[in-house]
Amino acid sequence: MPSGTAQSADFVVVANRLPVDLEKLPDGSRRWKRSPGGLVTALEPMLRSRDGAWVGWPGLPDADVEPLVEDGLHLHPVRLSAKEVEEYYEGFSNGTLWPLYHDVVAPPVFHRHWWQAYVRVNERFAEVTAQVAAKGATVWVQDYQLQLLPAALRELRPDLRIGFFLHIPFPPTELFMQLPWRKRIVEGLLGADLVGFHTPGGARNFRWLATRLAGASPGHGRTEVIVGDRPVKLGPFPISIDSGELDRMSRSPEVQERAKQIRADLGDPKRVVLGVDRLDYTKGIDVRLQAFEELLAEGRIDAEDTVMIQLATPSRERVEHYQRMRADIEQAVGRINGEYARVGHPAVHYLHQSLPREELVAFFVAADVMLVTPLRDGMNLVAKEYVACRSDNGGVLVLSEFAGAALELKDALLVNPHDTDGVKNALYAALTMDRDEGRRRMRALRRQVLSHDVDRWARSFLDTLGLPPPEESKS
Ligand code: GDG
Repeated sequence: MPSGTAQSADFVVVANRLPVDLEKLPDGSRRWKRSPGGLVTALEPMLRSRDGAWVGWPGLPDADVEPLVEDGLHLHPVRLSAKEVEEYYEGFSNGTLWPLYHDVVAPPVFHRHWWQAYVRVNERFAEVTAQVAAKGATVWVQDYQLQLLPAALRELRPDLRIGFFLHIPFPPTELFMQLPWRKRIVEGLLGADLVGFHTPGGARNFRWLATRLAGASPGHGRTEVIVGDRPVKLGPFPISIDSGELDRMSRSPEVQERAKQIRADLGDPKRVVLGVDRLDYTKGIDVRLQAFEELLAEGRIDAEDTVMIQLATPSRERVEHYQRMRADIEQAVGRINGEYARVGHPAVHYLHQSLPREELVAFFVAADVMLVTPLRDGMNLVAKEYVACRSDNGGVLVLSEFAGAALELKDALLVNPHDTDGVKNALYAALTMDRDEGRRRMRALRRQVLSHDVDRWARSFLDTLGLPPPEESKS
């Protein structure tokens, strides 16, 4: 039996998705494709050094897949039926929790059958994890799709050390209280030994709810509550990126050359404005298009020398709200180009595509102004990535106050995305910023991002959870 199966892993990551996706090819066969996200990069070295395991859904419904070792990682697939994908993932996770936790910028939908599927799937994840984790192992649960898992797992395996990290905002208590199953969610999270958030505000909101809804009592300071006789630690752990690697990539001659080529392809404009997001209604893509359009309409900028690129990665395309939002954004792009473009020279370049990492880095290097305007965002890694890619200290970051990243990236031009005039003025200020002022700001931003990378984030969480270093754990 390969290691990493049958209660043998000392360190287990549990996330909705595995770090590889199972793909169905046109001839009906299947193959694994790596999906290198930030989380995988952060956790991979740790998983390898501890012979750890990863539990998650392989990304295809009704797929019966045996545990496997892929590229040295022990992977344990959790099976979801097509109906469960619809109800647990697209439904409760992305139709209820996602909008509710993002300040209800879209109305959350409450369906009892979605909730039931969420409970069922969380229990299944707990069962698979219980089979994989060694006695006394450390389990790190990721994100909003699995909030019931800590308590369900503790029921099955009280010997485990369980950490939970939420990658999206934890909402204000008044909004959370709308959730018909609020008590169950709070109790689910309190099954962990440590619950981590991006910001102190998220931790504070959760702490209040833990005492009001789940009978937890205040513990040591603000970073602990007591559940029964068990302490549960709480706290902010702002996630980051592999900043050193991005800095290195962005300095490579190939990327530098490609960035020049991108500018040349755009007609060598004076200014390039960039937006990069998953196509999601929380990201405020419409906000920045409107700001750009109004500046053009007022004649404060000219499409001849200032162009915008919006890269919108396809996301959750089966969810209706996303289909409507995509249509709205594409209509706005069409309207702006209809008014201000000329043949062969669009004002807004819009790509609904996912680009290779290196190409994305070249876009960051090519852009004079990066517009990150979410209405609410847990952290926003794009803002940090842009900064990491500016080894020339060039470029100006315009950043929403409502992204978790704003708490750390104080030298960005911070904006309230609900204030169109404010966003417009910040964009204009960025486009006309004095070079020295821009470099001063970028230097300060880079100091922050380069010294706080994703590895530091993971270590800080796991240290707080009390994970012993690899040599002390069982091999
Ligand atoms: C959630 C929270 C939190 C985007 N387009 C392409 C591409 N990307 C990459 C970016 C970045 C990632 O996707 C997006 O991360 P964000 O943090 O910006 O946003 P979410 O996807 O909503 O992430 C968020 C995060 O979890 C971590 O906790 O920060 O608040 O919502 O890395 O670069 N990558 C490539 N091609 C693309 O076209 N290769």
